[in-house]
Amino acid sequence: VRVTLLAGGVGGARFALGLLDVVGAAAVTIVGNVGDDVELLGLHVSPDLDTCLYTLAGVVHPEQGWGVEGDTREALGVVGRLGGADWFILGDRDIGLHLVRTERLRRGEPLSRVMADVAARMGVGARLLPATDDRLRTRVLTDDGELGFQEWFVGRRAAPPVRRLRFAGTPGARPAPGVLQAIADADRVVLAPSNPFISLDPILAVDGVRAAVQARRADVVAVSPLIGPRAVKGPLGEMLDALGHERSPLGVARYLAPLAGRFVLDQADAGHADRIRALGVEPVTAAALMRDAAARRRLAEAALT
Ligand code: FO1
Repeated sequence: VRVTLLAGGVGGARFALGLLDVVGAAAVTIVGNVGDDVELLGLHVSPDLDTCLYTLAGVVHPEQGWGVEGDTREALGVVGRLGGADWFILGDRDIGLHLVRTERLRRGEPLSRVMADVAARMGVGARLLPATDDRLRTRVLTDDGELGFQEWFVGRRAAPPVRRLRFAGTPGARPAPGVLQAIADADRVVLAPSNPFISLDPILAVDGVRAAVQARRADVVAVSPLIGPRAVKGPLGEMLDALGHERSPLGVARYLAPLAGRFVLDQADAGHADRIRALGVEPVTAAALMRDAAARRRLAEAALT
């Protein structure tokens, strides 16, 4: 089976690991979020794509879920001592990737080609596509004004409540080569257990992507990023509250119902199954916490049944 996975950061990357285990790397295309990309110290950083890359290459920092395991911060230490911006942690090895990517982008290469090349060199067998090669940036409207995504997420620790999100560059951002076809041709399209507002929506905001996913609704399965009222990682719970949605897997299923015909939720949330079915979405219960390889594999299998 060919599977196309729409994925954000840590949750998406961990789910991808299980998926590769079940169907093999060659069968998987990941369409990754670039809304949280950021230019820092002259470098182009693509956190969500890199999280997928490092995870699948087996070098991700295991506790953080992002960045490189065992990385050092010598360069960033110098940046700080010299009065440069050091609020966003860039490890030394991570910076190596940013240097190569930034130079190639500056020479006019598309991000999709740079990432394909880097992924191949790192031994990643799955196809990792940015949703778009065009500039798309998530902007967070708060009571303190509009912030860039990382400015809000890292700089402000995701504390100011989100009033609205905006994806600068859309409409008009074109899907990267292969994105629409990967959605159209897959046997199954999976919406990863990623934050729907800041990981999935910026992918879906790319021209033609939402319509392409909707056209496959019967074969689209979403995996809940919430267990009970809590996100496994990240600020989704607070965002559901702030944006006026129910803070539960049902709230997420309702939000994704126009796109996904099936919804995988944790066994502990089985009480929501009937109300999910009433949305026209087939509920599938599974153990949703991806604590180890076996758990990731079982969750991927549940999503593909
Ligand atoms: N997350 C943080 O909470 N603090 C950081 O300083 C930080 C740096 C960073 C550098 C490279 C990278 O690929 C990811 C990084 N992240 C950091 C994670 C990232 O901000 C978020 O996890 C995603 O953007 C949200 O999916």
